[in-house]
Amino acid sequence: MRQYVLAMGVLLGAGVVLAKDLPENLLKNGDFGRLLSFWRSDGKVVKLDVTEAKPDGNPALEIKLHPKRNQSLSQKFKVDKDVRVLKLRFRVKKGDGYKPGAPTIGDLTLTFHREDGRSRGATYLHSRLNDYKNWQDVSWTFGQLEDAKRMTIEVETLPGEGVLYFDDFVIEPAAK
Ligand SMILES: [Ca+2]
Repeated sequence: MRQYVLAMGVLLGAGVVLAKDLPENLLKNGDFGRLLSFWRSDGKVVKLDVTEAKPDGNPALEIKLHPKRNQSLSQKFKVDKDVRVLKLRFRVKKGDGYKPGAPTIGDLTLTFHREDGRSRGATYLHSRLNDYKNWQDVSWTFGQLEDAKRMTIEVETLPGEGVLYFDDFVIEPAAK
């Protein structure tokens, strides 16, 4: 009985620590403060909103659209086996001269690639942006993890002209 009580105490303690640490971002360097570390991309990190007080500005990813090909941003990450739902969110902004080549399809393709587990594969979503140049939030609650423990999130721009800016990527385990 005494051993049982001790074990309960340890479990409760662990629960408190986990609750305090949530929510957890499964991505690294989501704000591009360390340039392209952990990311693979056709884009580059630029400094936005540079002021005298903040000479480093806000580092963000700039992707220049290609006239014929998709351009990509991706990062690999790991998922605990008990996680069933993920929530992706990030911010995106249109640059001057931005013109998607296929506006009826959308501006971005978001893809969760499952790297292992019994079911390999990918699930994608076309995302359409609003028609203005402010930062806008994009989110996707993703529940088709199956048994995947290694994943890659990929964001692609569709063929077109101009640039898009990206920042503040977060992927968190979410409630069902
Ligand atoms: Ca940033």
